[in-house]
Amino acid sequence: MKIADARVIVTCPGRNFVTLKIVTDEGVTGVGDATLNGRELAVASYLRDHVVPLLIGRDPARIEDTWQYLYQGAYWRRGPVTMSAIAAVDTALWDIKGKVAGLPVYQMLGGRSREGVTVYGHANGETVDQVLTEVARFVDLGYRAVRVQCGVPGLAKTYGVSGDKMFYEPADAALPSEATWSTERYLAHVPAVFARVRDEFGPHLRLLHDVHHRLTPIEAARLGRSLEPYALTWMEDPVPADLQEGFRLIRQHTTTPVAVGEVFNTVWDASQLIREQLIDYIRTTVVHAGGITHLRRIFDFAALHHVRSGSHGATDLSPVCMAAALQLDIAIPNFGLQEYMRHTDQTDQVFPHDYHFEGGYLHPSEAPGLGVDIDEEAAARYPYSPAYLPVNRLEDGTVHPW
Ligand code: CS2
Ligand code: MG
Repeated sequence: MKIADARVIVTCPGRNFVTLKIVTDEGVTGVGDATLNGRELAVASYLRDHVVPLLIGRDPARIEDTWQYLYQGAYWRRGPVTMSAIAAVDTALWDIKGKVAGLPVYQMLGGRSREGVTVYGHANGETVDQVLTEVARFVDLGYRAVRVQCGVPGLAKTYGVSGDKMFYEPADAALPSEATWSTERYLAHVPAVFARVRDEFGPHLRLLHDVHHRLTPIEAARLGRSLEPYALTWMEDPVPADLQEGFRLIRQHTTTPVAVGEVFNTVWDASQLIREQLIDYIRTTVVHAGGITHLRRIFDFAALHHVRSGSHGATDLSPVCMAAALQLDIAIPNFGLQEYMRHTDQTDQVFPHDYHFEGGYLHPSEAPGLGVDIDEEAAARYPYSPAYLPVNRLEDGTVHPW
């Protein structure tokens, strides 16, 4: 069997997605997600112009060799664009391997380690009362874990608080919109939000919060300590993760668990965080961290250091990524949680899949491969539409992590 063709499909059913479809000379196809929010066309070009020509004629069964060929062979290693492109190829090849073997991919990763994949939903609101209403909605839907994001008094808008309560899409403008941030106002407000949520829903509902890279380590230490009475499952992205040793300061002051990694794209981005147990959950994903092959490597390294998985699963990761993530989530020994932001009906029509939500779990497909595809005719109905993530500034105008 040889790779005969590889198509890069850019579509925008409400938001932009980039998908790679590999076709073999025996007609077996595989798909991979290559979506990088706000930089989609960079990955599409990397694939079309620099990867696809290298794939034609290769043996699709040689997944590891192809990964190393694309990673080492590029000379220029790592980075979100390169690793999202490699991820798409890797994911598509695992899809093909599963179809040829007649097995869902998880059966080739060691089989089931659990009955279902525990997911968390996103409750958000401008006010605490709106947050409580949304938490109740996700509990009624059967979610066993809920992320809580609340507006901050005095700030016009903040990360994670959306108009549409089911489909949160942060890329909100054709050129970056701007938001204003105040750490002081935020730190003064968040503990009271979780006090109300705990008071309303009791001690057992798993609660999470995404700080979204906005604090310094000592500010994050202060937040973590203030949230200890509410026993969060995790405080996410407390600081920008460029300086891995900076997390030591957070660890010295608080027992609130830390989750980091959705912006990482190789194990080397997190190796010190994992090795020194500075985090509790690693949030790397199939689409941004080199595909199933590399993500499995990251999770195995994490397992040696008491770190569990907590993969990113926002709406800007396509159903192709979610389908692949679930094949790993159901199989690895150190699974923690899977983020699950539902996609719109339009998106689900473009990406037919048969993973499904039931009883607070997502259940992966049992079909050979990944159990997802792209309907290219439907995809063609939704042309690319430029959209960027916002830029954040402090009240004095200083650029600040969004
Ligand atoms: C967030 C994302 O889901 C999360 O945890 O951090 O919404 C993130 O902002 C987007 O995926 C960025 O494209
Ligand atoms: Mg996040």
